[in-house]
Amino acid sequence: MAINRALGGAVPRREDPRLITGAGRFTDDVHLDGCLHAVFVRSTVAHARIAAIDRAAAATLPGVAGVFVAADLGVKARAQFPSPDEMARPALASEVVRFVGDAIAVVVAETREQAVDAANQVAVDYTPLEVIVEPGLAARRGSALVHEAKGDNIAFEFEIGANGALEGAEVVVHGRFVNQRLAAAPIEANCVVAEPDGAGGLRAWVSTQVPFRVRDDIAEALGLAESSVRVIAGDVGGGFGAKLPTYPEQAVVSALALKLGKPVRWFEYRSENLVAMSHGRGQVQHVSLGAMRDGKLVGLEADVVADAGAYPTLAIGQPMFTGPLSTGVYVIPRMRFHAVVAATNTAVMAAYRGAGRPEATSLIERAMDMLAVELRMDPAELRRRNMIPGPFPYTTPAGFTYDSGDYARALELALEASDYAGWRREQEARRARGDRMLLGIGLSSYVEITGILTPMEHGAVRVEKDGTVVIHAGTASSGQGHETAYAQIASAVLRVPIQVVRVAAADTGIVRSGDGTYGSRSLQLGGSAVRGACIALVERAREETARRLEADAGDIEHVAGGFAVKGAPGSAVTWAQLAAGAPLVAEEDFIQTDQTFPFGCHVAVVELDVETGDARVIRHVAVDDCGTILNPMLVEGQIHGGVAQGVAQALYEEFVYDPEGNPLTTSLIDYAMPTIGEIPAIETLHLETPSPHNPLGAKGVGESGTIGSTAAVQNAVIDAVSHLGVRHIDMPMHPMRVWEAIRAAQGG
Ligand code: MCN
Repeated sequence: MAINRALGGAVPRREDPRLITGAGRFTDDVHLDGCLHAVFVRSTVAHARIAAIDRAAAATLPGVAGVFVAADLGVKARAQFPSPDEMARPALASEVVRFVGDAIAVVVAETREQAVDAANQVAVDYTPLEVIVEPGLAARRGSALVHEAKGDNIAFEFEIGANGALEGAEVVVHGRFVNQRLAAAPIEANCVVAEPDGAGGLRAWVSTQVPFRVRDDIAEALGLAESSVRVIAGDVGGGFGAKLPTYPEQAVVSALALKLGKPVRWFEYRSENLVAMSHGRGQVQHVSLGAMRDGKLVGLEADVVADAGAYPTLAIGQPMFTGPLSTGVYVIPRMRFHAVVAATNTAVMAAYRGAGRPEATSLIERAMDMLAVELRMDPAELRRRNMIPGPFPYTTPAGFTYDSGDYARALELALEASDYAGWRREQEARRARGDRMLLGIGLSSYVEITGILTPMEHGAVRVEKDGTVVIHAGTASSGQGHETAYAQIASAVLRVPIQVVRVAAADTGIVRSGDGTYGSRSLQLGGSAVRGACIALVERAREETARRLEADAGDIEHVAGGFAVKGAPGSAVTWAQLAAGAPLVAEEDFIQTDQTFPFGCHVAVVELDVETGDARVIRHVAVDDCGTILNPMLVEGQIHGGVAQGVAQALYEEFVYDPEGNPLTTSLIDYAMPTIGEIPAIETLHLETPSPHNPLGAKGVGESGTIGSTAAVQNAVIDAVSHLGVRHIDMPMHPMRVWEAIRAAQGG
């Protein structure tokens, strides 16, 4: 615990000077001599048989090195995650296209402009097939089929709990909540630069959260040994979960480099990114929550349809988090949750910050607010009456074991810090005066799960002869500040200045192994691995010192910068001296005993123009508990970014298809990503309830801000107009939707 305490400093992000002065090394910064440019020919229709591909005109254009279709490259199709084999995604579509943006061919040319011109000349003859866009309809028997061979569109279906969950309830509220489809839209879109390594293998710079998985998938798709592929992620300009799937383009560009014997680069255009990169969320939730008249919860039933997009991948797993977490921070004795994940003729659905957990929080927190209205009870009081009081570990009816928590404290702190009672008074006053600008106050108490899927991560440490400490981590930062975090850990454990620590990650040619960054796993797993490696190195160095000084290891003291015999400071040996002959090395594969459950409570206050339906967040208080905090500054940054994305989902963003499967939000003019003008100042407060599952006591925080904020903002908007009879509004709650809801509640 002494070490943990030493780690809590707000060390400024070491990567920022590099990143904000343009000295970062992103994939786009990799310039290789003679590099060719790839541009993909993508389907312009949502569902069709490919009758013919005419590439003759394109192939003769200036600078074109080739126009390639699936048969030219032989890149293997893959079913990702536990997806049915019949729904596997081919690297390039050769028989059927299944969404607008599905890649059909790839043009390689000397310049990107030449490749774009040639791609425009590739003529694809389509025989249209029936399109299915709505997941609820896709899940029905007799629907048009996205993958004919499968026989239905069901990628996955599961149920937890049992019928009768609402039995005995005196009050039951019902809701249909749409958790809309979102685009991740990272600043840096998907991109790859691949070059042959001269020995039959290749090096590929890829913007990804999971370099080792990309390596393995490229190797498998190309029939190479994993050791023949080196993947380097370098700096990554945001991932938000959408750089967790591996993309067929990564294997195709790699295959092209090998085939042509030259480096090849591919960068998505923004409009291409919006249709081709995976999307997230996309659930329709039918929810019933039952309680007694005093507010005591009795049971929860939920039926969820999740959209998998054209080729099911990670979307399959997400309801598996939504379901068990749908009882949230409450004692709900009985529950039943059923989910079906259906393929549609839309872009692939995968993870987006929170991946299944914001959906769970919205599900239960919307239902709690509906129940509060029904019972005429203050939403804070209803929450208070039902919160899990402990003791921890606490096993939920769905079988998740919450490691540690103090949900009531998070609620009370959020209420107090936001002046909840004061806002309620102001809300009443405005309503009584008949003000045009109404107030809404929204609460969201949440619990989420981190450290999911793979419970293991790799860390290594090496001390060089000049005293430089090099840390290797198997995680891959896309903006989370790992260089700072891991350096902080190494500095504290080794007792060296942070300035001498270098962090290397996201390069499969340098780091031994790693599972990457997702599910807010990096600190608890990667950080614990780095810590373990450093502790092992201290012990090794202590023994080496003892040997050199001909002393007993038990008499050797670890002091700042090195080691000394106890009581004899003059005997000190520095790390550099110990490493003079050969570097000192140690590594650890840390395995976490169980997953961790961060929690918190967000309060959003919105001001809403009742004449136009325009709502703005004027105050947002976030109380989050991610266990023991390593660096409050990193944590605050994560919460800020997460809340921005939560506000964005609640009020602005939605990726929209028309019934024919045409995407309607293919630029950042149509896809309403908020700017700083729409995001409120965010007030953050932290609790620290350590997790027993790792030596740092840490839980994840990378997604918490999104998970906590979305439902708080949604609840606030609906709360603003609840006195007018509005019971629910789906996200994004743009002015038209809010205005229509008000009109509908007042009888049109
Ligand atoms: N941290 C801390 N104390 C804790 C927990 C975390 O100081 N108790 C710090 C960590 O040291 C790390 C940061 O907070 O610097 C986030 O750590 P963690 O919660 O372990 O999450 P990951 O690093 O694994 O990040 C993944 C998470 C996910 S899943 C998405 S999606 C997401 C996110 O992080 N995408 C991001 N944050 C993002 N931030 C940026 N800038 N860009 C993205 O794409």
